[in-house]
Amino acid sequence: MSGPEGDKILVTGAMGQIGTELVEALRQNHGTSTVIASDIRTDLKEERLADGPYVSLDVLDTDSIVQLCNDEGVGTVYHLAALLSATGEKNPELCRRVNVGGTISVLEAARQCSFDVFSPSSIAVFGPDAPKHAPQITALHPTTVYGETKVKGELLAKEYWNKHGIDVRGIRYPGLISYKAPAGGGTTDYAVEIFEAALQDGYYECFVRSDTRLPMLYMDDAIRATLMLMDAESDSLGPSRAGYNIDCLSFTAQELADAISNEVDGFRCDFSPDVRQKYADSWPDSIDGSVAKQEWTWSPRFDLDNLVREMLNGLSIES
Ligand code: NAD
Ligand code: AKB
Repeated sequence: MSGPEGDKILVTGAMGQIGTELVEALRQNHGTSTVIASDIRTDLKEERLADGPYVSLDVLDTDSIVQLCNDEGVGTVYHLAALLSATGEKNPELCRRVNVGGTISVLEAARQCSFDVFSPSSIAVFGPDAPKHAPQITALHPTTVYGETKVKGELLAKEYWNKHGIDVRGIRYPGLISYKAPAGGGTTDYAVEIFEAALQDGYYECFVRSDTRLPMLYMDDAIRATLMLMDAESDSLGPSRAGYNIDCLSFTAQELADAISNEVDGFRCDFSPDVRQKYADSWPDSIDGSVAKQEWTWSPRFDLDNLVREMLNGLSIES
């Protein structure tokens, strides 16, 4: 999709785990000066974003979004600013304010400026009563505040599409695994932290049980899925456009530790579940991505072994 009013792209929450890599990919595809990175943070330490335009922007400030988008000619906003599950459960009021309030703010700005929006959802929309292999369409009864905000985000996206014709698309991302920026306070962070611990200490104390199985995806695949969805013809997208399940990996914490042990001699992992176990237990083991596959031909490229090798190589080169 190309933005209706302008060619520029704005990314909110750009200093986070996904934004760091999405901005890089968008700048490669569209040109560095076309992609404006933004975040509430003012410390632009992240060199990956520093090669192009950056503004400090609070997503709750609708007027500033409108002004920026009008001044710059923004046609598409990738709205990534949010609080993740573990941080959100510690501060539910802030989580609701940023996740729901921020999404309303971006969608209201879209109504005024006519830009297209990517607004990610999460596997956290599912609750414990959903099938453990979660289908695209099932009752959504999350038991985390974060999950509630993601259900609301999907509903808002549908409302703005149906009532105002704002093209809002989203993916129910699984846990994302990457090394270029730290994970941002979620339940699936163990699947990121474990790699650095393996290389630095040869040991990781994992905060979920060994048999905890969750849907997961390597970041390269997540970025590719995002760009594919945003490039898809609007006519090919059905009523799930605001929150697609996508085909991804599904492995236990023990299976991840074993795959790392195959590559890192002597690596040991113990399991000491904390409060995040409860959030993980409320989510599905795997998700059915057949609707996304049918509508915009998505399938992932990285299996667990490839992912482990990419992570270990990437971290070794970075350090
Ligand atoms: P992150 O926590 O790494 O980054 C979020 C960024 O938002 C941070 O840099 C933070 O400073 C910024 N932010 C917070 N409040 C803000 C505000 N008021 N205004 C502007 N910026 C603000 O998160 P992420 O992992 O990059 O996730 C991005 C999106 O993807 C979120 O909507 C998240 O729910 C969703 N998602 C992520 C994952 C994952 O595994 N990373 C999985 C499912 C869904
Ligand atoms: C989290 O664990 O909060 C995120 C997510 C799955 O939405 N990674």
